[in-house]
Amino acid sequence: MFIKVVNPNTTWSMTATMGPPSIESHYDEALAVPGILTEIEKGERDGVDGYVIACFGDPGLDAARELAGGPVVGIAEAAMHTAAVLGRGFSVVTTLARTTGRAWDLAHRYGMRDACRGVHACDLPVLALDSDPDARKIVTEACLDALYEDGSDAIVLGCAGMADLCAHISAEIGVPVVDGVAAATLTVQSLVTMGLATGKRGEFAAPPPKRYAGLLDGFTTGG
Ligand code: 5HY
Repeated sequence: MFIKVVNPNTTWSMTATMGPPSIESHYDEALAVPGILTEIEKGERDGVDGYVIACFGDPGLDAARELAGGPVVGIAEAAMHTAAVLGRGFSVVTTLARTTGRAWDLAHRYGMRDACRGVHACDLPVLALDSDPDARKIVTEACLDALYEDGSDAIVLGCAGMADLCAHISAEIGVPVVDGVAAATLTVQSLVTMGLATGKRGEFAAPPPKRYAGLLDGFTTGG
């Protein structure tokens, strides 16, 4: 099975040719999408069975579903669905406060309005997760505060760059801590194993053939 994990920020993947170094604004998110769609296009040519969009804003998820034959799962989507079966409510802990609105939007979109008890920022920029020696401590404390403030049963880590903190935080605070990258990858693996993929009958059918001009020339669809 060939699962492609598309990391929309160019810092961690070191593979994307186009994209912002980190994604923590709507502007970053919009500019990440062309790089994501390019990777999906390439994946289709390479015979990829399914895809993970490894950024917590799930940027470009719907467009990726139109392009891909196999299933495409976003890490916020997978993490929230996973956390929802681990208790009655979960809290999301993300990076900067400005990204909490997007996380709430996604919780609503995924039908998690009740299960998502709160979205909390730890006030670390995405790249500081790698460079700040106190990052682990700061995120752990934010998770503990969120847990008590919201009375939740589980934590969702709101950034792909927090994936490596998962086991440590869970051991420290004593509740399940969900990393979306693992949750999404295993969801895709399950879907492919079950022979399931995006329904292509209507909204998520391949985009209509269209010529794009200028900057978007390379995105022309339908040959
Ligand atoms: C992410 N940004 O998962 C998001 C998370 C965030 O570069 N990878 C990024 O902070 O909104």
